[in-house]
Amino acid sequence: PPIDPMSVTFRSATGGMSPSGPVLSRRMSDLEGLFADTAAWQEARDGADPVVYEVASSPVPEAPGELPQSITTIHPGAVGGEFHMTKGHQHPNPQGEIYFGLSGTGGLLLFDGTTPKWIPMSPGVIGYIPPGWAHRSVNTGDEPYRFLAVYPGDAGHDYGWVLEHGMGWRVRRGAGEPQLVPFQSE
Ligand code: M6P
Ligand code: ZN
Repeated sequence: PPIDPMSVTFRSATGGMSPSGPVLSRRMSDLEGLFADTAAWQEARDGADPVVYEVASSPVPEAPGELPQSITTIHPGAVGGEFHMTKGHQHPNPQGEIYFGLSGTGGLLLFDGTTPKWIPMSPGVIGYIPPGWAHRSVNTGDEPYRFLAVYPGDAGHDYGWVLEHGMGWRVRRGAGEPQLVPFQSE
């Protein structure tokens, strides 16, 4: 059923939304096969199995014509030097998406199967994901990185594409700026 016009309040202290739809929590154990250093990933999983990121969604449904919103909070950290990140996905129904930086420092890694792109993200930055580009978010700082996402309700989430093709680059902790390392060199 269509929903009524509404406002949603962003809870800046927690990254929550009010009113809220589903809140999703991804732990280290949910991120199998993503980090290059498998031994370091297993150690983190078998230890505290920390929450790596959380996704709070507005009550807007994932339905054709709707524009659902979500706020993702990626907690700071790294696995074998590779920064905490989202699983990343491709839209099976190729449509664009908008990200807006809310707090902390991170980046938006995009991959079309040929060429990776990196968009540094911080509060106030709008990152645009064109149709056909897989996307992953990375926390490159030492505080939570948080962003708003707005996407077409029938875009969908294909996680298998990223497991099969990678994201072109891995994002590693460097002396200063984050290092973008070609995926194949791992
Ligand atoms: C953003 C949006 C969501 C996505 C979330 C986590 O909030 O792009 O659609 O689910 O990030 O990313 P992922 O689904 O790749 O784990
Ligand atoms: Zn998306």
